[in-house]
Amino acid sequence: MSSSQPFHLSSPITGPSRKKSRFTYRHLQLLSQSSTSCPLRVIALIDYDAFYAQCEMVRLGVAETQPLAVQQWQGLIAINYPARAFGLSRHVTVTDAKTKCPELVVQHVATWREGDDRWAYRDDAARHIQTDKVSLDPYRLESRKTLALLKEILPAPPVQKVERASIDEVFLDLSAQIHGVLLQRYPELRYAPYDDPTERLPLPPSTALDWHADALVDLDSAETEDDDPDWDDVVMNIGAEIVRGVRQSLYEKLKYTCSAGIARNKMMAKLGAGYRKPNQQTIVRNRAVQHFLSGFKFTKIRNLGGKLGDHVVETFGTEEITDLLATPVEQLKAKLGDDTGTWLYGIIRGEDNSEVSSRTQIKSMLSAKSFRPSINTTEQANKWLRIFVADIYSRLVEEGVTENKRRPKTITLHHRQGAQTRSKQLPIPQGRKIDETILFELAKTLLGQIIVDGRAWPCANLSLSVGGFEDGVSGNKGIDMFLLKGDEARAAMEPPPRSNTATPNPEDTRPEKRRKLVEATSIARFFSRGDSGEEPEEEPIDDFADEPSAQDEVDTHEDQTHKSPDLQQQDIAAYFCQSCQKSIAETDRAEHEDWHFARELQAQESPAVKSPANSRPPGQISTKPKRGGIGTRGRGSKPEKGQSRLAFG
Ligand code: DCP
Ligand code: CA
Repeated sequence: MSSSQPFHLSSPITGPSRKKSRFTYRHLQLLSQSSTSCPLRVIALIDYDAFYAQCEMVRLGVAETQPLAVQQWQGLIAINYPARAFGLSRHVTVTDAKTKCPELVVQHVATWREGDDRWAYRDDAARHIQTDKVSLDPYRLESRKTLALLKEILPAPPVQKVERASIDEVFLDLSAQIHGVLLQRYPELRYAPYDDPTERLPLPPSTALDWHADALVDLDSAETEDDDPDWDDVVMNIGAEIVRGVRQSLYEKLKYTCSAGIARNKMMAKLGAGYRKPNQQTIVRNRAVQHFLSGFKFTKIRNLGGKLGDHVVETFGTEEITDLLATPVEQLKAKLGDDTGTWLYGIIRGEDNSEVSSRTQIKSMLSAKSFRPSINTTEQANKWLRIFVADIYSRLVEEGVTENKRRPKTITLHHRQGAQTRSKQLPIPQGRKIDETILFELAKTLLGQIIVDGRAWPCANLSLSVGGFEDGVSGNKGIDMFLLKGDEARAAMEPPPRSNTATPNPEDTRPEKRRKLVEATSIARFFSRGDSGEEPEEEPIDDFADEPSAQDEVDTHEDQTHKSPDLQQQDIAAYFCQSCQKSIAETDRAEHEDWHFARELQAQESPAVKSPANSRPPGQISTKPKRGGIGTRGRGSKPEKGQSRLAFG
């Protein structure tokens, strides 16, 4: 489709007339590269509606209007929208829910039971909290199915950039795809006059944009819907069109509905997705960012929900973004440090340069159980270890461990007694195939180490995790190659070093990993390595479904216990990273510190480096801000004249 309308050279409606766009040919080029510094970038967050409940509706084939809730022991963990119409929420007990909504279908989550070799849906599960362990596998598998479909629908990489952010959330960087659509519809944009990329673009046609039924966040006070659109409005409009199509396919092919936020970065897309639910999409245009943000407390923003957010509240005595906007950057820096101050200054103005990382591979798996009452013997603990191992092994099989595609390097046992948590870790021996027997032996050894240390009983929680996944070797290299240790295998796979490769300096006492980093010609190369998790590249992707579920963990601290990996990580040995102002799992420490080290190197090489908080370091997983209500209700979402209803081209 090509634009039938000529580019106009001045705005006939409002003055002062603008002859050119605010954007340049260079910005278009950055758009094609999905550059995080592109002012035209478009990011979407897809968030499935009442996800576990929808999974059960699809599995059971119930009607869309049927109220349904997912039960876990005596609580409800997901409630579909027809049931929400009866006032049901996660806080309601199963009995109350059935009273309020007699036709409610209540489905208990699947469980593992001792002696069974796989999880199952059981009618009596709710009565077996002491002997069963929740399995979230059904939801994890559905999550994968939806992700696979998304990847199929969208153009192939590198245009496609998809990041699984949690079991039911996916970020899409639509920039490169939109660039393609733009050039197709507006061939006039293809060539910069005089080959000058700094030349500003002509303005888009002055016709209004058709937002269909999408929710539009109100514009900032200085803007009006009568103002002519610029290209940032146009790209958002194309983004909305793409997301509408994606959501349609997800529904047609898999019967899942989702809500979506479309905006200039991840943070705004995430906030946008919660604006209207279910089954709706919200666009936060650049001209609406400040107005939209002013309705939120900053503690609802990604990375500000935890300790850092608390610290800022304490320091400045407010939770309101509007209050903080009045604080000069120098003051933020003085109180919070240069990096954090600068980052916060940007984030409350809607700036977030974090990348949509295409990496969707799992980096760790965890299986856990809280005991009520506590357990007191090795025999009892071993029974649970067996279940954890069966659970983890079945997922390892899915992950391709038996075909040598991937392999975890470490196994960790976390133990909790009262408020005290201890962890023990062992490497998984490289020389043999991973099976349930070896994992169980390792788990028992770890438990033995905890018992030897003393005070193992009573035990309130045990969790077993495997991590440090490495890519295996496929093709004709065979198992022998795979069984080489990670570095050796990699060395064997890599082409011989080029002659200019630096020889390690014998004086250099830094750990080998760090030396390797410094020797890399560019830190960019380091970040783009496609091999194992040996060096940090991007944040780790945990198998989110492995997070302990609300009731499986400690008391039902609602949205916190289940969804907040931060809390989960406090349960395992943690250290506090001063740079990030975050608690990081001790097990992720080495990787996390390497990440900072790499960032420092990058900063030395490129003065334009962003603050560390702008892209999340390994070991630090975003919390999910609570959605809805956060000061956004009641704001006019109705589009007004001008931009409201119209189509380009
Ligand atoms: N979940 C859970 N315990 C919680 C919160 C969530 O087990 N305390 C699970 C069930 C949810 C899934 O995670 O279905 C996704 O969480 P969301 O917060 O996205 O909630 P829903 O998808 O259920 O609802 P919404 O439509 O509000 O996104
Ligand atoms: Ca959801």
